[in-house]
Amino acid sequence: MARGSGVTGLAADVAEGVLRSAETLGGVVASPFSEPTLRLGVTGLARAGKTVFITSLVANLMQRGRMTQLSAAREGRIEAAYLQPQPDDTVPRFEFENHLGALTGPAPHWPDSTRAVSELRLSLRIRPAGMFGGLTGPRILHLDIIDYPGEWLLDLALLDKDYADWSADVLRRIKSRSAAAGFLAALDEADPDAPHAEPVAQALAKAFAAYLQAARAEGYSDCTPGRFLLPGDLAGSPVLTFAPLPESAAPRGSMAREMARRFEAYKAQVVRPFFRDHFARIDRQVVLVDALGALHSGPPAMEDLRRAMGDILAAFRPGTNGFLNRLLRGKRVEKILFAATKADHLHHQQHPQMTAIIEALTQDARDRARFAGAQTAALSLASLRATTEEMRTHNGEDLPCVRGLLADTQRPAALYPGRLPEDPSQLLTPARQGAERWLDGSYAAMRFAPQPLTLRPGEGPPHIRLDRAAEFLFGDRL
Ligand SMILES: Nc1nc2c(ncn2[C@@H]2O[C@H](COP(=O)(O)OP(=O)(O)OP(=O)(O)O)[C@@H](O)[C@H]2O)c(=O)[nH]1
Ligand SMILES: [Mg+2]
Repeated sequence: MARGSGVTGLAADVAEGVLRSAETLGGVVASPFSEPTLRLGVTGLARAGKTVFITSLVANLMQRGRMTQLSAAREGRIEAAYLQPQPDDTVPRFEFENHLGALTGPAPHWPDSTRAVSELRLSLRIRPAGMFGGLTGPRILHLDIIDYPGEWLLDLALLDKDYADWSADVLRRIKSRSAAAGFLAALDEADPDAPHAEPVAQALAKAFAAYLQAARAEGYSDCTPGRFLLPGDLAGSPVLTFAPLPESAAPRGSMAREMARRFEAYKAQVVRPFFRDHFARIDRQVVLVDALGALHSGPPAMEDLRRAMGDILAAFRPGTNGFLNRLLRGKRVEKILFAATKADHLHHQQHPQMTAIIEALTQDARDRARFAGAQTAALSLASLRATTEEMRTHNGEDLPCVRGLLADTQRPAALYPGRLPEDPSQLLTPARQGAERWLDGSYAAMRFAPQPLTLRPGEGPPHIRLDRAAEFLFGDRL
């Protein structure tokens, strides 16, 4: 269609754009119209393995020698993968080069903890599959990867509450927790109806944040508002300077009135924008889970993890939340992958049991997501394999072990974490029933350092099933 045919203005430009892109399809650059993007969300609770996952995934998409389970890579259809400026100018860029340098440099170490949302665009040039693949020429897919803390998803529940409800709720739940003793003592001293004084508000908010940190360390998951744990650049701002207060008349100018206002500001200026600007735009999602860590910590941590997963995943069934419903207007995350990370702490013989645990942990949530139209899957992976496998004999029994360098001392060590049951309910049921420790002893843990690598040309860092994760998450778009 040409301009002469009577089409004018924008429509003509669009038509011409399509025409031009059709003409240049054989070349390298195509117009924006033919360059679809896919937004991949990567989340999980603190230390679940998000940063290592993204770093290794991107490195392995750039050097695809270890990505044989990603069909487009196996078939040689990914012609190139390269980083490009991301579309969102105000979101911090995921520090890929620094993290990769930490993991694969001469003295390999794990990357630092990251506290906020970040983004990275990886562009893939792909030769289409099928008979006509050779005729149409390559196309581009922009993979926009968004790293965000799972804790932020827990804040969704706050949107349905006002300050008085929220306060009553929190105070009821924490009154018997030892971690809350300091905050509750500070609260006793305070008068909610007294005129607002910033130092008092700050002291209370600080005590409340300290309670949340302590509760978190003790394994509680209901630690919202999420930004109190990971304040990032909001640290010290009024929007994070509030705490729950006992019911009061909250007269004009009082502390209670001001805190109620700040609670609303937190919802409007922190929670809603996150869901609007990041969450609502995600097409595919991976939720990373350190199930082995919870197993090691014992049944209360396991039960807590199960509950936290349920709360996190509530965000993926928007039917339950009016705000999210309006925001998404029927748009859904199309695929959700639940991945147990750090599987290199286990010999591969035990990976099926690990996967069964993650399946059981996320069962409710997966059933609901499926109902809402999202495709789900679960697997165990290691983003960066830090161990090798070995069989050891102990008291005449063969123990499937892994061996690596200890992160703290750099000394070699072998680990047998314990035998995971075939049936995950042997773990989850006692955890649900409030058991304090596992019936069959305990599960060992060690922190291994990344191994020094000598990569052959075309090979990314060693991993376990990262390629399968990629195939599930976006293989259909390549
Ligand atoms: N052995 C092994 N350890 C891993 C792997 N991935 C992560 N880890 C360990 O888990 C820790 C946390 O990994 P990160 O990727 O930083 O986790 P995160 O979710 O980004 O953590 P925050 O940024 O603090 O929320 C690392 O420091 C490693 O000790 C893996 O594939 N193998
Ligand atoms: Mg991180």
